[in-house]
Amino acid sequence: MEKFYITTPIYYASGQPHIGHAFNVIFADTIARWKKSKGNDVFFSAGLDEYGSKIEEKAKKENKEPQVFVDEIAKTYLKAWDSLGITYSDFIRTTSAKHKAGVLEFVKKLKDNGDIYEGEYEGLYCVGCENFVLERNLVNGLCPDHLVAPQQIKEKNHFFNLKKYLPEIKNKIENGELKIIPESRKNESLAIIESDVYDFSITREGLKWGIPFPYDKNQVIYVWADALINYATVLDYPDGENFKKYWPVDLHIIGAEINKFHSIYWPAMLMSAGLALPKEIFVHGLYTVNGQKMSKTIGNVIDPIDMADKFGADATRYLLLSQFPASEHGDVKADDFANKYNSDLANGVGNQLERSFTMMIDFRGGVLDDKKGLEEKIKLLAEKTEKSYENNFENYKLYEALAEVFAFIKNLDRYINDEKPWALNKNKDEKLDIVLNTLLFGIEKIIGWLEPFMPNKINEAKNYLTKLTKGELKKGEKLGLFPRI
Ligand code: ME8
Repeated sequence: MEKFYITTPIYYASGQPHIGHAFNVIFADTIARWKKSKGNDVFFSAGLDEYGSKIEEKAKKENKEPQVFVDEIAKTYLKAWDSLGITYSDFIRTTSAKHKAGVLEFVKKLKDNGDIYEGEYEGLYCVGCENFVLERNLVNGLCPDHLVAPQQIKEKNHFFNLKKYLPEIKNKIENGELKIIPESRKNESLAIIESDVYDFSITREGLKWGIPFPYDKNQVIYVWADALINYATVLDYPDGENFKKYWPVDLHIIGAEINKFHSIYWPAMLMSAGLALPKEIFVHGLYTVNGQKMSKTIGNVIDPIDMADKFGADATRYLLLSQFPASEHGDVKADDFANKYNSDLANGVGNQLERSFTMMIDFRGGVLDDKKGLEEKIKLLAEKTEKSYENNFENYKLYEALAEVFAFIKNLDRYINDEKPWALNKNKDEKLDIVLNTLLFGIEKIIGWLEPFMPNKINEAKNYLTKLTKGELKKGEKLGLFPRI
């Protein structure tokens, strides 16, 4: 069985999850489910990034010990992912003993390899980014991502010799050994290597909330160095069974704002530690809500748990994946979700299934005559749809894969309208059997394609269909997959 190791970033445990995080984890979950359905042995990691100044400050504001604070946040995340049907194999928290042990081992490798040196950093630090920023990248003196003025700091740090690895990383990105998808993000990484990347701190001075750096007691391991290593520690690096079985990473799913860390810093750290690099990095765009970055101050944060309460887990999964192609940034409005739910799910796929099932029960008691065959043109259409569906999945184009399925649903609807099975039934026309067989065939296809996206609803539909085709359902017994809202 071929293994497949897929990861999500570990989100900062500095606040509640929003739909951006939910989008990312649902995207990864859908790919993980699809890979499993292809027979892969999948390991799917998720988790939380729990150290650093941002979290220390937040906890302080709430008068809580940082550990108590992150424990509460972790509970919310676990609840949220549970309510969205996320099937992660393990959930790594950076404050766990297992993570700490792995990080120390990893950092020792870098140290032994002579890639860590002491230096002084003087410049600007954005706590929101948990990163050093350059004057020239500020907008009116503010970090463009967090709209706050960075702090001027001067401190002793231990640096990682990134420069040493840049030529090899550039080479691997160019030749596709380290594949960055989409192409625009690959070009972005290459441009960063050319102009905007320096040796980076792997420790911070004076910060308490972090893993102590064993070689200098005034320093803790810098949040990014610590965080990236989660992808190894979740597998019990260095000698865990999972590590032996699943390393290297097959696919990192990350947001655009952390491309540099994953496509440049991380591979360099791995080379230094003597570990194999990830094969692919898929970089998705970011959600804005009503034209703005989600923020508590603006009040435009959409909570995925609220969405799951209102629409259910599967509809939320669908609604978040079907807004815009993942490779782009996109804007949503909270009020639009209900319309999309009604048009695509209640009136779209829900209605299509209900309408077809009702006719199967009403006209044939559910038991169809498969010897009568299928409509060739729908068979061909399904083959074509399946081909592009698979092709889209292989390239992680989930929005596009969904669009194919929904176009097929529309076509099947049109087929019903053209063939008018109710008239065929009235006239006792033999073609009715072919039409009903064709609908059953089409629906089985739709169900299969939608399964990784909406696992629970599809399970309900499958159970219903089994009963239906055995003739166990009475007239009027409906599936009611997506009730109108
Ligand atoms: O960066 N739209 O954590 P983070 C879409 N701890 N996706 C979004 C999003 C949005 N508006 N906002 C966040 C960190 N995400 C680090 C990562 S990994 C070793 C350390 C998603 O809480 C997106 O995938 O800021 C983004 O990359 C991730 O959440 C980062 O979340």
